[in-house]
Amino acid sequence: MLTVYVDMMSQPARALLIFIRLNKLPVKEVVINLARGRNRQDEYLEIYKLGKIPCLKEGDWVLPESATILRYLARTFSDKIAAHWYPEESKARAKVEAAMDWHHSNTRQGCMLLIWNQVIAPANGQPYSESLIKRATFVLEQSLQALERYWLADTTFVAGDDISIADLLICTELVMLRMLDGAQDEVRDMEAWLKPYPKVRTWMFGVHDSTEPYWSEVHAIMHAAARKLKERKFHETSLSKL
Ligand SMILES: N[C@@H](CCC(=O)N[C@@H](CS)C(=O)NCC(=O)O)C(=O)O
Repeated sequence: MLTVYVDMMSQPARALLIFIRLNKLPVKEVVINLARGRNRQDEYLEIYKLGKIPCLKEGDWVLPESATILRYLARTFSDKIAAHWYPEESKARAKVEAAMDWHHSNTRQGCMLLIWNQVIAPANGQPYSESLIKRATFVLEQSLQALERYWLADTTFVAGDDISIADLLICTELVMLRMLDGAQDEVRDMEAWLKPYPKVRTWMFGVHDSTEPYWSEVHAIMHAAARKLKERKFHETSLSKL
């Protein structure tokens, strides 16, 4: 039996969950609550010493890293999934892998650093860094430009005209920009970030529409967290005016 350890607040975990649920893969889901620090407790550290989410377990064998897990599941269950998720043909497959590799030092770096330093850390009274916000802003701008001008220049999805596991990984990361609504200062929100990139916007809707109702299902907790932060911000702002 395969088990994935996930939390819905984790972007890479959400990509995995959408893939598993949409394709009805026989994989058990176990939630490790990041907000409660469960990933740093012995029970989980015994499974994966680095304490990161997600990971996959099959018997005694443990596999970390969302991109590798997605590829492993796509290979293992190739008879259960449509070929477009991870094409067999060598060049088409290489394109999916290239997009996944690109993502780690681009969309992942930009979004993760920005959301952590501009939203999550300040909201939780944890240290954050203005220089990392600057760096993340630069990386995210470059990433969105690369998506618009290269990855989505001539195709509907990042590795071709059909959706693949690369789209899940990149799009679940970008949608984390929704959390910017809850930033304490007036910052560029998701609308403003994506406005200059019509192809990226259209693609995000395409990924959403191709993966419903699972997209909404796995993003519900993140939307609730964003709403909560936004309400708290509004409340704090109105009180400070009294
Ligand atoms: N490159 C890894 C990233 C894993 C990762 O950074 N996970 C975050 C959640 S999105 C995590 O577990 N953070 C908790 C921690 O570091 O304590 C992947 O794609 O699986």
